Amino acid sequence: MKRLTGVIALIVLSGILLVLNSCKMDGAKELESIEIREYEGENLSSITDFRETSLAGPQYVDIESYRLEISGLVEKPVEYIYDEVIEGNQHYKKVVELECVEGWSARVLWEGILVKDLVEKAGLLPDTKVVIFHAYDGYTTSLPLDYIIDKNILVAYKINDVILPPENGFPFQLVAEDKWGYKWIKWLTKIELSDDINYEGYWESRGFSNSGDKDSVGK
Ligand SMILES: Nc1nc2c(c(=O)[nH]1)N[C@H]1C(S)=C(S)[C@@H](COP(=O)(O)O)O[C@H]1N2
Ligand SMILES: [Mo]
Repeated sequence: MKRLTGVIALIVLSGILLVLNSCKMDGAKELESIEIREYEGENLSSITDFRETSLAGPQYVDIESYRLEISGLVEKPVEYIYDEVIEGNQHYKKVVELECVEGWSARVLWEGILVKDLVEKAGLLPDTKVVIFHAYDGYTTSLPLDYIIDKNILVAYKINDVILPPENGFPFQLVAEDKWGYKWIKWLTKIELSDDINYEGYWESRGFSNSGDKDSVGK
C-alpha cells in the first residue's frame, strides 16, 4: 500500500513537472518569433511578403551537420559550424529591399555578418576577383569581390529580428544590396574565392545579367 502511494505520488509529480516545463518552452518560443514591422521610424515589409519561388522549393537544413565552407583562392580553407559564424563575428543591422525580376519586392531589416570578415579570416590571395556562392539546393551565383568589400555586403541570419525561417534561407541568406533577387542566395553552404571573371551562376547561365544590376535584365 505504501509503495502504491509512492508510485502515484511520483506519477503526479512528473506530470506537474512536465506541464511546468512545457509552459516555459512555449513562452520562450513565442517571444523569439515576433517580427518587428518598424525600425527607426521606417515601416518594414513582413516576412510573409516574400514569395518563395526557389528552384527546388524550401530547404530544411539540419543545423547539427551544417557547415559553412570558405574555399578556393584562400591561404587556408575553413569550415565553420553555425555557432562559430554567429559568435565569432561582429553583427550588423541594415534595412535593405529585395527586388525580384518577376515584379515584387520586400523591404525589411536584416541582421548578419560581413562576407568580407569571413573571407579575410581564410586569407585572401591576390588574384581573387570573384566570389562564388553555393547553396544547399545546388543553386549558385557570383558577385565581384570589390562589390562585396566596398558595399559591406552581409550574410543574414535574422530578418525583422527573427531567425531566418526555412523558407527565407535558414541558416543564411546573402543580402545582395542593389542587385536583383536572384543574387540573394538562400541556404548558403559555400563561399568560393575565384579568379574566373566569366563565371555564371544558375540564372546567369540561363540568360539573366551577370552583373545583376537593376537596370539590366537580359544580356
Ligand atoms: N538557394 C537558392 N537561393 C535563391 C533562389 C533559389 O532558387 N535557390 N532564388 C533566388 C531568387 S530568384 C529570389 S527573387 C530570391 C527570393 O528570396 P526570398 O525567397 O527570400 O523572397 O531568392 C534567391 N535565392
Ligand atoms: Mo527572383
